[in-house]
Amino acid sequence: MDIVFSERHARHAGRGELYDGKLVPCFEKPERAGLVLERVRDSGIGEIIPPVAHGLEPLQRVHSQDYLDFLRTVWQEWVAIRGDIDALPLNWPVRGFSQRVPDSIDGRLGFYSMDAATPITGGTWEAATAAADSTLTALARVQSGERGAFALVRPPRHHAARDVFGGYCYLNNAAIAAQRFVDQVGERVAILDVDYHHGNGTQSIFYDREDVLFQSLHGDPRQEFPYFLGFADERGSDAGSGFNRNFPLPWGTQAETWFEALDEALREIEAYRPGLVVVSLGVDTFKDDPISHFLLDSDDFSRLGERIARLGLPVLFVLEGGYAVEEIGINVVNVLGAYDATR
Ligand code: SP5
Ligand code: ZN
Repeated sequence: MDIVFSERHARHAGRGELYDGKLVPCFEKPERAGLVLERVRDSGIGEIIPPVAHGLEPLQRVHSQDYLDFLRTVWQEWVAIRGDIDALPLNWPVRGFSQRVPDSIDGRLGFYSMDAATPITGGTWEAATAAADSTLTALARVQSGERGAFALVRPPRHHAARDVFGGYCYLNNAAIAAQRFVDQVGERVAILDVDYHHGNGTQSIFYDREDVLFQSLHGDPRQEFPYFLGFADERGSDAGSGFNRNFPLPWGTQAETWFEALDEALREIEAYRPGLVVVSLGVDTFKDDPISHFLLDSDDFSRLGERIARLGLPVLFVLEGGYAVEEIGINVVNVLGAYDATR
């Protein structure tokens, strides 16, 4: 399987996130991609290729132009006023507030965000667009007949909505790739989101659409970030009714329960008959992940790869979360290796 990777991911290196009342070092850090790359290289599962630039058009199909302009320019404005420290929001337009875009940089940081854990730095735009290009390049490999491809990218994406960043995500590359496939090939896409956290951004982008099916297994939003989306009764709206499915699971969920939900999601994907499956591959379901509460073991990631392979459909894997830095590479390679080995 082809693996698409760019060193430009390292341009995004946030210094801190607000966590449990403290500004702590970012969990989403460049070493993550380095560890996955090292394991991918050692395993010999495929060739590592660089991304091809795809420009802004595929991004504009998913994100609003004002949001893209904001992400592209906010750092220059911020650094001129505050100096070289991370830009973080600290006010939000909650219930009862006007939804006008303010002039103030702090007002706009709040308007376009959902948390104070997702810093914008001098290299955020460059890294996020490199991740988009890598994802689109991996998609092109699948479109040209490869059975599977892997976008080894960061920052992650599934929390980013049409005009919202947060949850360590800025551009929603899984959504950008799914939209690109629909535009170019005209076939339906299923997105399987196995990251520990609900993919609120991806869900919201496709919520009223029947041409992109979204299936997500994640920590119950009653207990877990992103708290305000990801409930089981969110089934899609308008034409998209019935094409969104959430499997919220409690803290402490063991592999057996997790795989029961996975099997149901896979059955729905099979019945949907998509031309492509996009897997939002977060491995923060691992038992020792520092910010998560599921109990999957490294072997379980091989089982995941096998079961995805049994769909017999082309698959684009994109890296999402996973923060137990020691094991992140092993767990990702277990998924990909088992996918490759299962026919
Ligand atoms: C892509 C991805 O995996 N994003 C995850 C973002 C999670 N951000 C904050 C999680 C906060 C969890 N709070 C746990 C409190 C117990 N110490
Ligand atoms: Zn996650």
